[in-house]
Amino acid sequence: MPKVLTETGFRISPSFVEEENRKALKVLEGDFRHLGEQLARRGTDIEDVTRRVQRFSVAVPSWGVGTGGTRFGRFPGEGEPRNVYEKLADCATIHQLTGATPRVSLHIPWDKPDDPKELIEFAQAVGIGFDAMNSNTFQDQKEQKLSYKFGSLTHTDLAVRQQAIDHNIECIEIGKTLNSKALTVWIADGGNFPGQVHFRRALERYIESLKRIYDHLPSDWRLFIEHKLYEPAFYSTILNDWGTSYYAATATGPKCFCLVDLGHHPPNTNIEMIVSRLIQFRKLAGFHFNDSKYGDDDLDTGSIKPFQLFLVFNELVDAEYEKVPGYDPAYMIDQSHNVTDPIESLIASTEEIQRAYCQSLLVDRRALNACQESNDALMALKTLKAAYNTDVNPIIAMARYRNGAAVDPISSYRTSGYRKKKGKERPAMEGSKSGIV
Ligand code: PSV
Ligand code: MN
Repeated sequence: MPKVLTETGFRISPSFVEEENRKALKVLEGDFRHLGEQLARRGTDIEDVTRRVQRFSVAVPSWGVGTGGTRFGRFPGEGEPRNVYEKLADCATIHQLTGATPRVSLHIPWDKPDDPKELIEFAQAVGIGFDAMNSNTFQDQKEQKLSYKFGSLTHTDLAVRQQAIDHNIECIEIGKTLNSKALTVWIADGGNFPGQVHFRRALERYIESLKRIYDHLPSDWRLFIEHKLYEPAFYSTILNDWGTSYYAATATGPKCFCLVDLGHHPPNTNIEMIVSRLIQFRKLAGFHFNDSKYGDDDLDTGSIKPFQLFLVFNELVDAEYEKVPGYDPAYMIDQSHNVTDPIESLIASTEEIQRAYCQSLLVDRRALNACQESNDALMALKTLKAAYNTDVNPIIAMARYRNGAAVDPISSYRTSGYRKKKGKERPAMEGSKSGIV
C-alpha cells in the first residue's frame, strides 16, 4: 500500500490549473458581469448567490471512481483505481478541479483499510475528508460465516441478523477513526415470490436490528436508512418506500433519518414532494444523487430529468429560506459509470447539482408565495421557470475559480493527461474491485 505523499503518483499541479484558468478568465469575467446585470434587474445580487454556491458541497462515492457495470458485463477503463488509496487520489482530483467535493463516502468491506491511521494520513496528504460510511450486507464475502442469500438485517435466522448487525457496528468503529459522522444502511432484503416473506414480521425484524445498530451510534452521529422499491429483490423489498422508511426511522430513534436515492422510486414519482414531506416531518437524511429513465439506472445526475433535480432543490432551498429547525441534509452522489471516464462523470454531475442549487437560489420566493396565495397557477410555474431557464454557468465557473478550482474542469482534466498517466501507473490487477457490478 502507498505510504503518503510520495506514493500518490501523478497529481495535477496547482500551477497547471492556474495557467488553464488564466486562459479562460477574460471570457468568464465578461459573462459573469453580463449575468450580474441581468440578475440585478430582477433584484438579485450575483455576489450573494456566488458565495452560496462556493459554500455548497457534495460527497463523492468511493465506488463511483471505478467503471461500474451491469448484470451482463463490465468494460473496465484505463488506469482504474485498484485500492482505496487510488480511489482517494481520484476523488481528490475531482475536488481539486471542482472545489465542491471535499469528502468521500467509503463502502465497507470494499474499502476496508488495513490501517485507518495510514488512510487518514493519505487522505490529508491528498486533501480529502470522509463522509458517511456505507455497510454492505447485500453480498457474501469470502471469510463470512453465514450467507445473506435470504436476507441480512431481516433474516429469519437470528444468527444471520446478528452477523449483519455486527458488520454495521464494525462500519461505525472504522468510521469513528476516520472522523465520519454517519452510517448509511441499505439492505437488499426482500422476496422474489409472493408468499416468500411475511411482510409484517420482516419489517419488525428490520426495526429490531436497526435499534441494535443505533445503540452503538456515537452521540454526534446520524443513522441514514435508504429505501428502494426493487432490485435485487424483484417482488417485494423490506424498506420499499419513503413512508415505510419514515415509520422505521421514527421507531428507531431521533438520530435515524430517511435517505432519498433519486433512482429508488417507480418512474414518474413526484420525488420533490417526498422530499418536502420528509423535511416537514424532520426526517430527511439527505440524498444519493443520480438520474434514471426506467428504474435504478444510476445514470449521471441531471442527464435525464434536470427539471426534476431543480424542483428537488427548490424544496431544499425553500427549507433553508424558511429556516426549518433541524434541517441539515447530507448530499452525496451515487452513480454507476459504465461508458464514460468516471472522473469526468463525477465532475459533470457535481456541476449539474450545483446548477440545480444555484437556479433554486434564483427563485423569487415572494412572488411564488403570492401566486400560491392567489391561486395563480400559471404565474407560479412561470416564476419557477424564470429561475430554471437562467443560464447560471458563469456563477458556477466563478464559484469554482474563487474556490481555487478549475474554470473548466473537464477541459483541464483532459489537457492534464491524468487518465493516460494513471494508465501507466496502475496496470490492471486480477480481481480489482472497482465499480459496482
Ligand atoms: C443500492 O442500489 C445503492 O443505491 C446503495 O446506496 C448501495 O450502497 C449503492 O447503491 C452501491 O451499490
Ligand atoms: Mn444509493
